[in-house]
Amino acid sequence: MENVTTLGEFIIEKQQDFPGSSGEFSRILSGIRLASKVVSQQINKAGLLTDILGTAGSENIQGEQQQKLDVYANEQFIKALKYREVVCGIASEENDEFIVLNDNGKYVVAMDPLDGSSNIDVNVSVGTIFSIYRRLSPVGTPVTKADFLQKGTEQLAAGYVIYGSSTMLVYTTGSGVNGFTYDPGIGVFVLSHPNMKTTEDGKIYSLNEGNFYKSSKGIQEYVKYAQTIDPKTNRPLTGRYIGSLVADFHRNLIKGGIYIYPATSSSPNGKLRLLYECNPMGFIAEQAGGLASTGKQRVLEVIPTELHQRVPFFVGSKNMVEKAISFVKDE
Ligand code: P6P
Repeated sequence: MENVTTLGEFIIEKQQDFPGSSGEFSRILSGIRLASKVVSQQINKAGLLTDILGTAGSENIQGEQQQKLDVYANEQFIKALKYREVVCGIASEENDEFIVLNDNGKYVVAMDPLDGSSNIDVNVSVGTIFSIYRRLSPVGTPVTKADFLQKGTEQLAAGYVIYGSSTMLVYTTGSGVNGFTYDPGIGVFVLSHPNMKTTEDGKIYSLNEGNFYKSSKGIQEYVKYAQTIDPKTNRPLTGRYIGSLVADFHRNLIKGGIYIYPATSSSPNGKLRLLYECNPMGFIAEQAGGLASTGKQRVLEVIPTELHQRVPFFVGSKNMVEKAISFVKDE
């Protein structure tokens, strides 16, 4: 243990990068760290005797069937952040309206507490995605909707937890991306992937090709391009689509690649949500040297109008994103 950095030590070390930081911001990251451990433990024993698999019998605002672990994860992150009293409000995929917490908190959090949860019953990796902003409304007053409708460029921090073969927490505060792997034996996240960078090019494309005939001509042309043998490499791109954004994104971040969820005839603005999926993942991608676009503009420049609004999403290796959006830029 002597030559490793734990997430707790890293947060304290980096806190010194924020002159005058009162440590309140660090408390948010610590809250997320704690909730991630609790959720990870529950996910890793789901399927055993615990009655935590399956649906909760309710629906979220997206009309999606809420899995019990969705609800559990949502509760754990809300509780951990509420307890730390530095967060004035939370926008969550699982809640129609934003949640009012501590009026004296200076920060707001947007989160998808368990993305890809329909994969839990089949033991496929799922994840938590979070985004942290400083509030705009006066401290001491209740949080307002405007506090959440800030451009992605205003994020103070963004990250995800991937509950996979191991549990990892990957986040940025605007000075690069760092990955921490959870060691359940000693209950700490350890710095395992310092200063993560994604390659400018890659060979992997991730999109649901079942939507081919529901997609625009540009996307159909892109898919044909991806499947065409590249004379430079004498091979086409490789299709990899897990159906869990955090898992596809994490693999592409490490190996190089592009994830696309475009507009389709059934989802004219795409499926992914701007505030708690596209903005945080876009911030991480940019900090790792990649790009994140709606196909028309930089994701982080979109001015949000609704908590749960969707945008088409192209994210990953710089040259791959530029190539993909060249197929749709005139649509
Ligand atoms: P589809 C999971 O519901 C999610 O939000 C992402 O994690 C995933 O990439 C996508 O939707 C899968 O959607 O329509 O391809 O099943």
